[in-house]
Amino acid sequence: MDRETRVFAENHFRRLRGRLPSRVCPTPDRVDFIENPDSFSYADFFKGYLIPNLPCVFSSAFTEGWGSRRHWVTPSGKPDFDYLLQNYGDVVVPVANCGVQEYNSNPKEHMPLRDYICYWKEFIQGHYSSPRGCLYLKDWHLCRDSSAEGIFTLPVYFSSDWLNEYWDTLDVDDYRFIYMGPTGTWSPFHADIFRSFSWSVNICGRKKWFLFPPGQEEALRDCHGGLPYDVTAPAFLESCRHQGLNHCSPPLEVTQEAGEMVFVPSGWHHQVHNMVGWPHPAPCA
Ligand SMILES: O=C(O)CCC(=O)C(=O)O
Ligand SMILES: [Fe+2]
Repeated sequence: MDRETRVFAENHFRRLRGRLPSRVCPTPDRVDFIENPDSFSYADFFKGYLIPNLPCVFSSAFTEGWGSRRHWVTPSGKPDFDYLLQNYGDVVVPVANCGVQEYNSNPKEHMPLRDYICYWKEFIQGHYSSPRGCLYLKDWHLCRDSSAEGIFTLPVYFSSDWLNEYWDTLDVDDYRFIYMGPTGTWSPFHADIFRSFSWSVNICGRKKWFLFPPGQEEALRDCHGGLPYDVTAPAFLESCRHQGLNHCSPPLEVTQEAGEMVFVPSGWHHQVHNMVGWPHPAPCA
């Protein structure tokens, strides 16, 4: 951290005097799109987004040099199954069934990446439906389990990362995950581990994010205090209307394109859907 940013941070926390913002954070009107890496410094990110705890989207120029963007993707912008099979086919990966709700998550199984890609191809051939359900490869710790050499470059904005620094010192685990799946796969409503902030890059395809500022999730709880599983489900939206939950402002919606990087600030609940990223039919069975 440069001196100017450090002074800014010290003054900011001195003014807070150890208090945390207690009120529900208002939803901003929009999410900023950061176009140019050459004119966006660490200090710009720190002052404009990290400290105010606001999301932003970085353009694909920020991940231009990533090896995964070159090697994992075909010229037509689809996942390069052959490359992935050759390099990681035998690696055992966690796979969630997005079509089955288990509490506020999905049941998971493990399988070699080879089998998952086989399923994925069948799913496409089956017009985006399969008797095996809607399977999403989630939380694959590629960096922990294999070499991540040449796959990505840590953006300077996220170089201070005490969650991973802790694990990296012990050399046992990490919080770096890979997600892959066809159109229709999705991640249920949640906030990230320990209410940490996170960032996420699309190697290819398109994602839709629904983002709620910290505290807004309180208005979404059911009569048992439970948080919703799917904030887009018609039944949930209907129950909101019924119970007069309209005082909860709608989420910020962000569409993340290939190469773009989303910053999810601390404590923001979110739900994420993999969309049609190239021409093909949509729904997941
Ligand atoms: O891409 C997804 O399905 C989920 C990503 C997510 O929740 C995150 O990066 O925090
Ligand atoms: Fe998340």
